Amino acid sequence: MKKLFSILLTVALVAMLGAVVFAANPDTKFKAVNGTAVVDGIKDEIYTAADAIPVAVTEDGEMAGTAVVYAAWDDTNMYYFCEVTDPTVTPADACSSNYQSDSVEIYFSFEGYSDDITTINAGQYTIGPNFSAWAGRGGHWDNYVADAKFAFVMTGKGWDIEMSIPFGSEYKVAAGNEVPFTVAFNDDADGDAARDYQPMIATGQTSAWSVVDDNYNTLIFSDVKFEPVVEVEEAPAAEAPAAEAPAAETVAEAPAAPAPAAQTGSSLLLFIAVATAVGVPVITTAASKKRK
Ligand SMILES: [Ca+2]
Ligand SMILES: [Ca+2]
Ligand SMILES: [Ca+2]
Repeated sequence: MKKLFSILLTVALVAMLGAVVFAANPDTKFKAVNGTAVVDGIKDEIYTAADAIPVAVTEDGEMAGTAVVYAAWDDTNMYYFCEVTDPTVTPADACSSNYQSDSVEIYFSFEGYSDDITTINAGQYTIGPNFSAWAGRGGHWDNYVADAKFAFVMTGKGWDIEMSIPFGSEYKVAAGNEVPFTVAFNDDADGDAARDYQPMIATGQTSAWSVVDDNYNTLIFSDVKFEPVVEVEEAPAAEAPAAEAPAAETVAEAPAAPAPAAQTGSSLLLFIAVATAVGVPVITTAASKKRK
């Protein structure tokens, strides 16, 4: 009996494990919304139709801050809006233009996978609050960083940074295109201009600055567009509704009879007893109690 039970348990466990699907990072895809953003550090409405991309996974499980990124695209540019939750920000006068200060890094490849992002049309674009210039690398970065723009705004919970990166002439964007992609947040958690944590979208991505491999996620240039809610002014009703006709008959509610005092019970019984004795018909008030 014990043997049968252990066999059944094993079968059940194998069935459970088989049901667990481990998705490869490229299978986790995020939609960029189709539209044009204003690069000012303020979140455009169009981003609300894009996927929220969480940047909240680290190799060692430790982090102080996290980011959420939204992507958009039009015929000429990619746009990224990064909302960064960051309790301690590298002071402006200590900030340096590299990965050691608070910053985000956007990684993408327009030319598939390679061991070296500098040899293909791929880019690592790094920028943070108070930076005076981009940092990064890759074939795309070499050619187009001069045309990339950014703007940041300090917020109550950290900072927001927005950027536009041109597609460039080699890559033809179209709705539905998918590209390898990921994001990192370099968090200097104590303000000494040295990085403490690096949350990314998924595990295995810490070499994204060097290698475009299948640890990258996927970005879709989707045909989803932001649709503004059009407020329609309510037109006045063509005809005022007829005044409600009074009820054909109004039954005035009779005032409630005063409740008999508790002590009248014995008097009533006494009256009934006396009345019965002298032959007077007695009508009780049971019926009137049911009146509404
Ligand atoms: Ca904006
Ligand atoms: Ca920080
Ligand atoms: Ca630090």
